[in-house]
Formats: sequence, structure tokens, C-alpha cells
Amino acid sequence: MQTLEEIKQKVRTKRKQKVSVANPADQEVLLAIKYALEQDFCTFLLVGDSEKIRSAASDIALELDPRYINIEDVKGESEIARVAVSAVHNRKADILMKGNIATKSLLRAVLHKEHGLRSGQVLSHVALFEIPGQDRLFFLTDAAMNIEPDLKVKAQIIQNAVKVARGIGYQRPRVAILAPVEVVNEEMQSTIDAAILTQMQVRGQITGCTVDGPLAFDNAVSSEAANHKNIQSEVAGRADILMVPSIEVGNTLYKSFVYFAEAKVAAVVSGAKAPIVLTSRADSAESKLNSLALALLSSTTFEEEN
Ligand code: COD
Repeated sequence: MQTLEEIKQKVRTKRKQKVSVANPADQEVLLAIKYALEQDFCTFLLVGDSEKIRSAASDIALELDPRYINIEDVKGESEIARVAVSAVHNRKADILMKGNIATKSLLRAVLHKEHGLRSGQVLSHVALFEIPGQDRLFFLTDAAMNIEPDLKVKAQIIQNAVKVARGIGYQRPRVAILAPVEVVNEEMQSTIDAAILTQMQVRGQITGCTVDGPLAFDNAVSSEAANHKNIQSEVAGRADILMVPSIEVGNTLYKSFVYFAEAKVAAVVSGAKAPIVLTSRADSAESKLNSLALALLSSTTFEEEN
């Protein structure tokens, strides 16, 4: 897969799902909703201050047709998060989407023991980038949810990203475990964890993918750099999924792809009872639409497994 456009093309063939949006009173969020409706992707439940939603919708000429859009009038950030998440929990909607709300507030509602979307697994963030000049798409995980994952959590973060990749058509994604160097250095925990994760995949404790690490960023993405260091592996230079050791590394890479390389992005949270569209508030309407498309398409794997 080379472009995010291919994902949007595939969504059109899937069954219609309902998306619960937490606080959509924001121009970029409503524009994404407008484009999604124009392309007949899904229907929406908009949770937030109805007056603000109606006023923002009228600013961008979005028709609030009740056949495709329902509004639930709720005020206050934590209450909006609770109602939007509960709608998915109670199966009134299939997918959750973050609108103009803090990531933390939404994730806290998602993790709520009674009305959240916990599945008993680790939840993690999976971003997919189309970077100009590159011959393939790159997944990056976890850039936004797990702060400093231990080995056990890292294994589940890989599995969650693999689930999304397979959901959109990758048969056996290649996973690079990133570290500052490509050899084990006992003073760098990221290199030790990477070597163990690689062996866990070889022994069948991580499935559906090929894992290799530690790999430095250049050895993971460029075959020239991998050859230069004489690294022979199925993943080196050809990685599809980049797994980072911490949120600091992930978030900085995410923002540098977008701001320095003009990357297009789509992002979801995987591992919950339903897919969650989770982009930065600053992301464009296009990114939000791409993320929605990724959630809609990859949700087939959720349906199969739940
Ligand atoms: N998957 C599954 N369960 C989890 C996860 C997870 N990733 N994280 C926490 N839980 C469970 C815990 O086991 C516990 O039972 C409960 O949830 C509460 O855990 P805490 O005390 O760690 O929860 P919070 O609310 O303090 O923190 C959870 C957040 C996801 C909010 C936190 O990890 C966080 O702030 N992450 C970073 C979010 C962020 O600011 N991103 C910015 C980049 S956009």
C-alpha cells in the first residue's frame, strides 16, 4: 500500500457503521464528517453542546440531516466523553471518534471500568503515515497512549498494530523495534527489550508478523543504511511498522513526519472493544477523514475477533 487514498477507496465497499463523535463542535472535525457523508462512509452520533454543533455546522454548510446525523445535547468535557464512549459501549454506535476534546479526557472515559471500552487487553495508539518520497506507508506505535511501556505491554502494542495492519490488507507486516543502535547494549533497556521481542516472535509468542530489533531508525527504513551496516534480515530497510520505546520518541517522530516531511497521517487506538479514531486536535480535516477511513476499514478484524 502506497497511499492513504487506497484505504478510503476500500472503505466504500464495507457495511455502513455509526460513529460516535465526542465534541464535534470544531471546523476541522465537522469538515471531516461532511466529507465522510459525501462519500457515504458511515452515519454519525454527535455528542456535545447542540447549539455550538449547529452553529459550527452552519458555518461550513453541513446539513444536519437526521437520516445520517443524530445529535445528543451534552455539556462539559468529561460528561461529553462519558456519553460518547457509553454510546459505543451500549452498541448504539460502532466506532468512537475524538473531536475537540483533550486526549486524556477521552482515554480516561475509554478506560472506565463500567461504561468504557476495555477489552482486558492493552490499548495502544497506531498511526499510519504517507510520507512524500517514500515507496510505502509506515505505521508508528505507540505515539500517544502508553507512556513508558514494559516488555509485556510492548508485545501487546505490536500485536495491536499488527491487527490494524492486517485489517487493511497487510498479510504479514514487518515490524522494526526501534532503538538508538542495532546491537544489544546492556545499558539501554530499549535494545534489550527489542532483542527479546524479536525472539518472542520467532517462538510464536507474537504472531501474524515478522519482528526484528534492535534497529536504529535508518536501518529500519532504508535498505541502503541496513546494507551499509551489513544487517541481514527480512525487516531491516523494509519495515512496515515502527515500534518506539516510549511516548517521547513516538510523539516526536509523529510530529516531525507531519511538520518536516509534510506527511499525511491516519491514527486510531487499537485493542479496545471497538475502534477509536484518535488524532491530534491540530490535525487537518483530511487527517481526521483518513483516520476515520482507517478505523472503518480495520474494524472488520474487530468484528471477527469480538
Ligand atoms: N491499556 C489498557 N488499560 C490501561 C491502559 C492501557 N493503555 N492505561 C491504563 N490502563 C488501565 C490501568 O491498568 C488502570 O486499571 C486504569 O486504566 C487507570 O490507569 P492509570 O492510573 O494509569 O490511568 P490514567 O487515567 O492516569 O492514565 C491513562 C492515560 C491513558 C490517560 C495515560 O496513560 C496518559 O495520560 N497517556 C498519555 C496521553 C497523552 O497525553 N497523550 C498525548 C499525546 S496526543
